[in-house]
Amino acid sequence: KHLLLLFDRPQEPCFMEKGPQRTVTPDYATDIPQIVSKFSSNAQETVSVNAVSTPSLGDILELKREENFSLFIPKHRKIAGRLIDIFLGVRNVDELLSVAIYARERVNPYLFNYSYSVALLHRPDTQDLDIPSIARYFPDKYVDSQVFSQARAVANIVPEESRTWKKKHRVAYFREDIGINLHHWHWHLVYPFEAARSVVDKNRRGELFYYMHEQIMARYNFERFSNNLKRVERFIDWDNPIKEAYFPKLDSLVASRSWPPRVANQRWQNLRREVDQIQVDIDDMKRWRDRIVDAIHAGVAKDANNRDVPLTENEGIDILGNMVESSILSPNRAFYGDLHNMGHVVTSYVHDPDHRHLESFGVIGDSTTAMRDPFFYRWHAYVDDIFQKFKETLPRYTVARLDYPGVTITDVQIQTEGGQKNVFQTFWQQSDMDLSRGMDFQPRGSVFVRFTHLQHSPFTYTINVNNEGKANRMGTCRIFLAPKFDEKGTPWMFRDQKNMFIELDKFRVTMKSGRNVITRRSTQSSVTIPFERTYRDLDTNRPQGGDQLAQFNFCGCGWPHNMLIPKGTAEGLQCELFVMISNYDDDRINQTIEGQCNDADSYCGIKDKLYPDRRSMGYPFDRMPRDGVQTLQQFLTRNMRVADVTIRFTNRTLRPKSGN
Ligand code: CUO
Repeated sequence: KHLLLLFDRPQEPCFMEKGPQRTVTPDYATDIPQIVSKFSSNAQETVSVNAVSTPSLGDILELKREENFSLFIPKHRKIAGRLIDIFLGVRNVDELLSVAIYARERVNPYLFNYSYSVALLHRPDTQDLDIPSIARYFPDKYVDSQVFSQARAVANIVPEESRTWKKKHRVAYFREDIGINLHHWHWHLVYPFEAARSVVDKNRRGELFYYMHEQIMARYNFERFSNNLKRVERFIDWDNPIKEAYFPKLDSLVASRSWPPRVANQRWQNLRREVDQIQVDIDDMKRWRDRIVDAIHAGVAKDANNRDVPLTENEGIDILGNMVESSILSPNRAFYGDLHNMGHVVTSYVHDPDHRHLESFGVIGDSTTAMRDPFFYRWHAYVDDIFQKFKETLPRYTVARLDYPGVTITDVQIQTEGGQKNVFQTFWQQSDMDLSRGMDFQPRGSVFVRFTHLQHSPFTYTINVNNEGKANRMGTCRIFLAPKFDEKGTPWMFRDQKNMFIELDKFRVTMKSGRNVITRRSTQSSVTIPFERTYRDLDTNRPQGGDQLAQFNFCGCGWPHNMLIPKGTAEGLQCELFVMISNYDDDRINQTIEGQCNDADSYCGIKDKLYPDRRSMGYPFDRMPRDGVQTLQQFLTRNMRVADVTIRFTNRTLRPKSGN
């Protein structure tokens, strides 16, 4: 429990007192014989820590405390990897506490938060701890800077009992959604691309990099359709100006400065930033791109010893994911480079490519904030297109690889609570978030900010399915949703629509002989985590600690449930709901998945387990269609069914129950 105290108030030092009769190593004697728990001299509780020999922090200290930190910057990831290794290397929890305190007092707060979180996620002896949400400690990454000065005033002037929500903060509903940004941050925390191999090398992590970001793109495009916008154009013309401007309106509380904005029509420039140890030419990026595309066309990559690494039907996408991202699992990082990461970096420095203005990176250079920037989606549309190019080279699914002989879906519908059949309902909701843990050197007590986010009414799927066999059959039920028409209002070609499908749920079903009625609630989705978990510890109206805490263990990765259904339109956006039941014999992974973090596996996998579905991620929409199939209807086999549904948005706002 004490380990978690170190997340609090990242800028404030642990208050230290020298223990009277403890033996300490000389190094530590001046530093931390004892800390007094959070965080001031009048703290209620004192925590004693053991003396240990202090780690050598070396170049970890080269990132100054007031600088910004980004995993996309090679120097930063190297030192983060080193700090993670230090935390993973200590023998037990007591030692970890001592070493972490020692580091916390010296290391950049963002760097500390990241490395410490990764270590707690991966140490066997800290598996029962809940990693707190980054928005709790660094709310400045998510909340308009004006809010903080007002919050400070409130904290200083208004007695705690009468503090209320002083500022209404409305986030741009998708890009700046706090829950979506937290999911993305958490995903990259679970799947780091650089650290010890044992930490990085998770089952199908390269493929999941492709699939999770492909789904972000499909979901973003869906939201664009809900607002009468076209699909995002991929950023392919790297020499041309970037049309999109972005003004973050965030101030870093740690770095005491603003996030740099990007004005319209900036161009990618070669980077020469000694301070970050980055030298990248746009020509380097082009070479990496060409080599990757060559490997796709050849169906084979080359490793560092020039040996063949075949991009097979089953494993190719995983290799390619690691190659494009890139991670340390890339077959040859020197040759295929670091394309996707450097796209983030080059964009994030577009305002100061050679550091002459001493400016830091923009929001797209940091995975905690990247999704706020509209250009994020243009870059990831490009990255996704590379993966789609590869998928185009793979064998099409034949009817035999789609069908489940003897299983026929006869009807599919959804019923919204208090609403109509086959109509999803969306609306706004307001929630409150406590800023106080991220505001250092302030009087104690909560200070809330109220923000607005999308929400939908709960609903239930009902699926009628006929099992023509005599015995029970097992299947995997896969549910997806896509707009029915393209941006011109014309019906889709399957080859385009397949990339628009967002996954809503995936679960196992047992079908008895004859007719079966399968029902499933929206809240059970394998894509999302409950609203309360996304915003856990951001809303102090909820009880903290105890069983409640255990329930939330580590499971911060998962699409925020309130964003399961896109916004739709007031008149009702016409969509197609797709349901498929595939043969479980071809899906099954033999493992037990009891325990925690097994409820949002579609985008996040399951902690320390194999990805729980043997099919290619995105199945059955991850391939070009078989010959003769032009439309979704032609694609269907008996074990699939499509229902026409609409998403109706109502411009009303649900306010917190206890609020004022
Ligand atoms: Cu998640 Cu580019 O990989 O942001």
